[in-house]
This record gives sequence, structure tokens and C-alpha cells, in this order.
Amino acid sequence: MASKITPKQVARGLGVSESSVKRWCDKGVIETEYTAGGHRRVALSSIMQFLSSTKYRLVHPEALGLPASSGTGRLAIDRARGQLTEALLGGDELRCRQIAIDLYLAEFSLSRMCDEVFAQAFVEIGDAWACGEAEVFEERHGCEILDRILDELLTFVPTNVEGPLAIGGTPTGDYYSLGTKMAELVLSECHWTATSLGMNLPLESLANAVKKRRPKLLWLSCSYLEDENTFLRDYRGLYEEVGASTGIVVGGRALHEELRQQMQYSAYCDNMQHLESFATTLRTAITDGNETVP
Ligand code: B12
Repeated sequence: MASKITPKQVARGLGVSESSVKRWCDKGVIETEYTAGGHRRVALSSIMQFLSSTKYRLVHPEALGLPASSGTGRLAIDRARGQLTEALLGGDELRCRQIAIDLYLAEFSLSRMCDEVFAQAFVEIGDAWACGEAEVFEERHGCEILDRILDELLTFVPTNVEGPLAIGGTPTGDYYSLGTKMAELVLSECHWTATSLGMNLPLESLANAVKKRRPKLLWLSCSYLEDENTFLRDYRGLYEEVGASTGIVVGGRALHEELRQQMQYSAYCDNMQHLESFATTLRTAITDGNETVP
């Protein structure tokens, strides 16, 4: 659980007085928790919500555990993509964090950041690797850095204890972690209670996860399939077991059209922005109580 922040730290971070922060906490302008001793504590996601709905800006981001220069740059998506590719290849994690946080504070949606900056940066990294301009270790370290940044961005999203449950992961033999983590992040921003179960999951075990956890939605991220026929057979088994009771959304480069035509699912989404639209519609149907499995 992300560590909570004191009014003193918030005041320093935003360059305002501690008494102002305490007043905002007590008025509920900043969502606040109180310790057993009555001390005010604030989650980073609450400060992010406060910043996005007021004129206040980060003055000393380091006081909140963020990179010192966060929130200063007015980044455009294209420039951010180039800068992130360079920083990922250089293993410069602090710079990567700053770029991601600046985009978030500039109120780009997380789905757009995933599709147009993060995924595209890895296309550029993949091309650099393919033509010998990047080393394997640089690509792998870049994945580790982005994995941690997706975890950090998840702490900016308010926790949805009330949201409908969604779980997901990648199938057997697929070791791509970023797609399923992005789905977890984007669904969380759409007010789902979303949990990625990880990579290399036998579809039979995913079916058991659905029976045990009873989610409203299951996602499958498929970037690599060892054997398409084995996948289709196992996927049919999964769909027969849980498809009638749970929405299933699939995505990922390995799901080419011919393969998809042999699968049943609620939705196939090319990218995270499509997932956001689908998940928002389904959640509205669920909260309006007229959901049937899509
Ligand atoms: C990083 C990477 C790896 C890493 C991943 C590490 C990690 N922690 O994830 C590892 C080391 C596992 C890897 C391995 C391999 N890789 Co690789 N890899 C890449 C690389 C550089 C980036 C891929 C990536 O993760 N991008 C970030 C994700 C988020 O973007 P994305 O996949 O495009 O996802 C988007 C959509 O598909 C969609 N989406 C994805 N998942 C989901 C899920 C849902 C629910 C929804 C709605 C949408 C959705 O939204 C995303 C965001 O827009 C690509 C280069 C490239 N051009 O992309 C090569 C690349 C994909 N790899 C390639 C290959 C060949 C392999 C190997 C087969 C090599 C080998 N022979 O061993 C192995 C297979 C390993 C395996 N069994 O899984 C080739 C694929 C060629 C092809 N024709 O498809 C590429 C293109 C490299 C190249 N230039 O040739 N790879």
C-alpha cells in the first residue's frame, strides 16, 4: 500500500502553508484519512485529484516522493514519446518517471499515454534492436522501468473498492508483462477493481480464477502464442466454462484476424483507448443494474 503523506509534506510540495492544507483536509477538499491518534494522512492519488481540479501546481515534487522536476514541463505527446524512448534505452529511470508524471499532470488520459507514448516508445525500441542500434539488455531494462512506472501511476488512481471486479493476464508461454499491466491501470481509471494475475497463465487456471473470484470481466493479453491450435482449443474450454457468466475482452498483437474469427469473446480491442470505451460502457450497464454479459 502506497505510503501516506503528511500535511507538512503536502504544504511543501505545493508551496502553500500547512494550515491551508489542514483546512482543505478537514473540509474534505483533499480526501484525508485520520490515524488512531487523529493525525491527518493523504494518499498521492488524492493530491493528484486536488491538483487536477484546482489551480495549484507542484512546487517541490520531491517532498511528495516524486522526481524533482515533475510538473514543470508542458509536454506534447510526440515529444514525450521521443524523450521516453531515449530515456528508456539509456536506463534513466528518474527521467522516465518525470516524463510519465508530467503527462499525467498535463491530464492526458492513461489509455492515451499507454497507446501513444509507452507502446510506441517500445515500437521504436524494437526497431532499434532489430537494426542493431539497441542491445537486448537495454530493451529488457526498459521493460523493467516501465513496469515500475505503471505501478507508480496506479497509485495516482483513486482506489475503487466499490467498482466491479476485473481480472486478467497473459496465456501460457507469453512473457509480455506491459499489456496486461496497462489493462489493469486503464480499467482502474475507469472505476473497475482491476487486478492483473500476471503472465504465462494456463487458460484452465484462468477459468478457475473466474469461478473463485467471480469477476464481471476477464481480460486476456496475447502478444505471443507458442502454438495457435493449442491456444484455440484451450481458449474454447475457457469460454465454455465461464463465457456465459463473465464478460471477456481480448487484445494483443498475437490475435490476428484469422485467429479471432475462430474465437468467441465479448470484445476485441486494438488498444487501451478502445478498452477504456468498452469498459466504461459495460460498467455503466452494470451500475444501472441492466447488465447481461455482453
Ligand atoms: C519488450 C519485448 C519483448 C520482451 C517483453 C518483456 C516484458 N517484460 O514484457 C520479451 C523478452 C518477453 C520478448 C520476447 C520475444 N519477442 Co519480443 N518484443 C518486445 C518489444 C520490444 C516491445 C513489446 C511490448 O511489450 N510493447 C508494449 C506493449 C504494451 O505494446 P503492444 O504489445 O503493442 O500492446 C498494445 C496493443 O497490442 C494492445 N494490447 C496489448 N495487450 C492487450 C490486452 C488487452 C485486454 C487489450 C484490450 C489490448 C491489449 O494495447 C497495447 C497498447 O497500445 C517488441 C517490439 C515492438 N515493435 O513492439 C518485440 C517483438 C514483439 N518481439 C518479437 C519476438 C519475435 C519475440 C520472441 C518470439 C523472440 C524469440 N524468438 O524468442 C520472444 C517471444 C517470447 C515469449 N514467449 O513471450 C517480435 C515480434 C515479431 C512479430 N511478427 O510479431 C518484435 C516485434 C521484435 C521485432 N522487431 O522483431 N519480447
